[in-house]
Amino acid sequence: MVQIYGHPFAAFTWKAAIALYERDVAFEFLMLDGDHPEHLAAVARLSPTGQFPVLVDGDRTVIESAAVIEYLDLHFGDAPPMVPADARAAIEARQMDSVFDDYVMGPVQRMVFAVLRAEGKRDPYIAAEVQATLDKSYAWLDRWFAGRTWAANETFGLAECAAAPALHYARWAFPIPAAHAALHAYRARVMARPSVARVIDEARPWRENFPLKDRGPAPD
Ligand SMILES: N[C@@H](CCC(=O)N[C@@H](CS)C(=O)NCC(=O)O)C(=O)O
Repeated sequence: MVQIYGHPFAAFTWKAAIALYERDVAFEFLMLDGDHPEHLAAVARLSPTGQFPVLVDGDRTVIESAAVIEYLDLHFGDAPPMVPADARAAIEARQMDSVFDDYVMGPVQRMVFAVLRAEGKRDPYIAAEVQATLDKSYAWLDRWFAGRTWAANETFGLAECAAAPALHYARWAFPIPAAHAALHAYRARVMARPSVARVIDEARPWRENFPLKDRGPAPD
């Protein structure tokens, strides 16, 4: 059975988990926490900087959430692939995956790392810089979603695997302006998807651990 190293509260673990649930793939979840030092040691060895998720399938290891999802498309489950088989359509799916990873989740991660630093060693400019980046990302996404149901190819896929955690955590810490109605409607559609609702529920016990939890209202 395929194995996934991850943590239920971790954004990039969500990406892989959503694809696993969408494709109805049975898997062994290897928890990354202090109770499982052997899992932490494995991930430190398998990924360049200890980042996760990491997929292990026999003697094959796959790192990077998008690559994990494409591996699942190829080898597990019967559902339509998260990345379309058509190479032209796949471009839009990968494009929107990167938009959510790099311009929504990335800035939030930057802010998380900043607040985890010892007081007195924190960069005083980060919050404003992250807010400015997200202001631009939110505005761009609101325009992108005018007239669209899903982020790429009008099909739920890789981009939603990225959008779900990115919009969940970004909106919590940096609320999306009410005027961005198309983005709000898209976010609601994504969060209502059963695979996404499931990862949100599985992450609930760790909500108190979100270092930015007091910046905005907690999501439903
Ligand atoms: N580009 C990577 C990013 C993975 C990533 O940032 N994972 C987080 C967990 S959500 C992590 O490993 N954080 C621990 C760290 O950065 O040391 C991917 O898509 O898998």
